[in-house]
Amino acid sequence: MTSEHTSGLFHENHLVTLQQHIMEQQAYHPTATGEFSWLLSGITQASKIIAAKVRRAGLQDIIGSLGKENIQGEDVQKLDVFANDCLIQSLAYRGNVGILASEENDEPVVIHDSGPQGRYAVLFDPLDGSSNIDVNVSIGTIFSVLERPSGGFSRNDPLADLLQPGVRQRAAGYVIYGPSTLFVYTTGQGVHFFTLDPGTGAYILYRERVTIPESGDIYSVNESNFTEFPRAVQEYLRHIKTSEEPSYNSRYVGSFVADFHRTLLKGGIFLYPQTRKAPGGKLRLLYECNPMAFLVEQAGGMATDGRQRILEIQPKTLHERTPLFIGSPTQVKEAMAFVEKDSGEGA
Ligand code: AHM
Ligand code: MG
Repeated sequence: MTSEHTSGLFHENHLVTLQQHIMEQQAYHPTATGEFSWLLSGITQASKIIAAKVRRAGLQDIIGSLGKENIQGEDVQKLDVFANDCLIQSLAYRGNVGILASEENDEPVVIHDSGPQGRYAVLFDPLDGSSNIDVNVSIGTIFSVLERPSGGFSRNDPLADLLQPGVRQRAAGYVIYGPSTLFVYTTGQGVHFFTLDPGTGAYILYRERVTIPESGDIYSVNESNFTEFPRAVQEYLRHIKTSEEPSYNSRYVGSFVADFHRTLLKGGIFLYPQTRKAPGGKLRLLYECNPMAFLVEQAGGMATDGRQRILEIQPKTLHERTPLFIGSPTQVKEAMAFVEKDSGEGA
């Protein structure tokens, strides 16, 4: 760890666990009571169980293919369902989470509808990158934490408490289950990376206050949709391919967590625009785009739907989708310049 990647206050030459780090972050919030770190530790707890399960996924396939039961005699569960249950179980007993919302559940899960026990809402995509689960490619968990505007007092309308613009997020982050398990989070005081030490089961600080490069030469998009993109996006992509300075490279994993993580580290742009099939875009606003938009802005980058800052979009429904352009300021501004002069015509 170099001083470039640490605050220099506490962490030079020290091993810092995620738990310690979250406690230190609370120093920036003088009114914090510690309950917020208790909530986040619910997410880390779930992520460790999911990481262990993901590691055994290939083995489980072999066992699963022999019948419907695994070696312990339990039903073999799909990994995304497992991850969802795991997060719900880990967060439901924290005592300060009122509502949970997941990509896997049509409706919000209400834990405590009133009182201080219901103060926070957590929204998540339990296992993002579903098309990569079976092929041993990195997948992840994405989360967003909101404080309920009702202060935990029941309005008998849990959905209304979830439909807040991303600027109101109290914390956001993701976990990548890749060659190593990485936990990335922000509470509005920069973006911090932790690596899971499989030996001790602790998340150890790896990089602190990460910033995205101002400009990068990687673009990331599912180009098989090219003919379905709006004309302005097609023009932008033609411009990218013929650009000499920088001369761009293409990378696309198909797991948003992995594509975003690379973009954060190396710079450039990730885009998932609207298509004829998905006129509202594909990625979900509340638990995919908002958390990544919060992180990218904390790292000095940008996230827009082509016209508007993602974090300022007022959500109307729990599972709504949005077009997304996210990454280094130089590339996102350039993409917006193309999209803004769009006549509105499709391809
Ligand atoms: P999922 O939540 O069902 O996994 O869908 C979201 C995923 C993202 O991880 C990824 O960026 C995108 O879908 C890939 O979509 P496509 O296969 O259309 O390129
Ligand atoms: Mg997803």
